[in-house]
Amino acid sequence: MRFPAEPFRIKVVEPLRRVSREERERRIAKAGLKIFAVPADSIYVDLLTDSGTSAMSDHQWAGLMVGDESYAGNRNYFQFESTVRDLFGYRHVIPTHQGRMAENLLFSTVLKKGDVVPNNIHFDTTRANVEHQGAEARDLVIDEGLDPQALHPFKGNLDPAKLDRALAELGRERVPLVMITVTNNSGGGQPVSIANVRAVREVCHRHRVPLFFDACRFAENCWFIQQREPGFAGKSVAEIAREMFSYGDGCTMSAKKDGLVNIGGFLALNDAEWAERITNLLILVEGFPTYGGLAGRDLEAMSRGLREVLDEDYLAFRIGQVAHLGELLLHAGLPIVTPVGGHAVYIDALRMLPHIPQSQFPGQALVVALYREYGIRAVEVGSLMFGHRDAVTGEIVCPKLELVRLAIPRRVYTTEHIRYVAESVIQLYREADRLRGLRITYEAPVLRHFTARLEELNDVEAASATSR
Ligand code: P61
Repeated sequence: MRFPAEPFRIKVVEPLRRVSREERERRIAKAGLKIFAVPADSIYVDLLTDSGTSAMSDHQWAGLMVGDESYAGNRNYFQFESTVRDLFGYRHVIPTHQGRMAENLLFSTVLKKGDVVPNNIHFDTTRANVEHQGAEARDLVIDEGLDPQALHPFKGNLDPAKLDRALAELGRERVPLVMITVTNNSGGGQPVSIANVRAVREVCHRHRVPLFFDACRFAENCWFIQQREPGFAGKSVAEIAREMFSYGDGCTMSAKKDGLVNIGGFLALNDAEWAERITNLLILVEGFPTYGGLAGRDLEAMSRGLREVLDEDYLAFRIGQVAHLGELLLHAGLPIVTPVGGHAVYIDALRMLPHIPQSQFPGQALVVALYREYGIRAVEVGSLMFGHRDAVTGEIVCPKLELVRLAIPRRVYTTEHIRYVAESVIQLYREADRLRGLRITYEAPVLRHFTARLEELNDVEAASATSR
């Protein structure tokens, strides 16, 4: 269980408030057992997301002071453009305020109703932006990518045979682009290999369809390639990234992950005609092409973050810290998704809490208990997020997986915090039968997980619901 110690030292600290269990109990009850509605200043370790939560370096903070806030042609944009061209290799660089805006601009420009976008697994904002255009978001990950226990070094791979069949059936008229998400967030932060990217590229080439990356965790993905893929051990992560992107035609990027910034994103691509149409839309909805919804200083922090994230000492620590949490949990017998991905550990709530049926939201019950007992915030990725009522029968349809994600912010928590999280989760695992299922007391007709309110079942209700 050894991994490199933190390759940085701490210059500024943000105090963490430890509120009492009674206060946490009050706050989560007031929030209707919705963890998103709990104020962040009552949380001790916040693992809701690794997005926009990174600690910037002194070099990035210094970059804020050289922000050029001119409306047009600010110097930070040119620096940013050359960084993205250098690292990703695409000609046209369009800044956006975050990843979903890059997705929205791309899809509203190139998709029409009835089109299909294949991807390994679409992240939820990507799926929503594809569907917003009346198109279908089709997930074609390899079969191992859907099995929490399958041991495969590149569980994020897109299945080239499934893609070939889909393209043959649909024809290029209905598939304006193919995407690959690196790493595959919805599949557990699992990486994609270069061999797979080459194979997908060959299929796309044959069907004359462009290939785009959802690049938001590109450095973590390329670190896994260096560590695991034959032939890449001697190459730098930056070289691997350049090679990976060279097989594509463009990318969308939420720099809130591997850009090491709190806000920012971009779209980069080679096609001049698409770039022109996207830029025209950008001006309408986001901002002038040299700032795109960001301040000049944000662009500077993003350029610097994109280079820093390729530092291999940082990556060894980063991936090591996430793996360390996974190993501590595995060691105690906890059921988690394996191998551990790049940015998060996912707990299999169905196996951790077998006495709570999926219709009683075991994942959310675990999230609530983690906050109430230990002040830790995680997020449910299961029946509350993806379950829905069947339009005809009114029955709840649950997803296959019931996961709880512990996403680790970059450069924010020390290894002692990680141990605290592991000990807390292990303690809850030992007392798992104390946890009760939940029921919804209010739900909106669509996207219920954002506004639903829940309550805990009492022992009698839990027992009668289980025996039904
Ligand atoms: C996350 F609860 N991810 O994982 P934006 N692509 C991919 C992402 O992981 C991603 C985006 C595009 C988040 C933040 C998040 O309902 C939620 O910069 C692979 O957030 O627009 C974001 O990038 C979008 C959490 C997003 C959520 C939506 O935690």
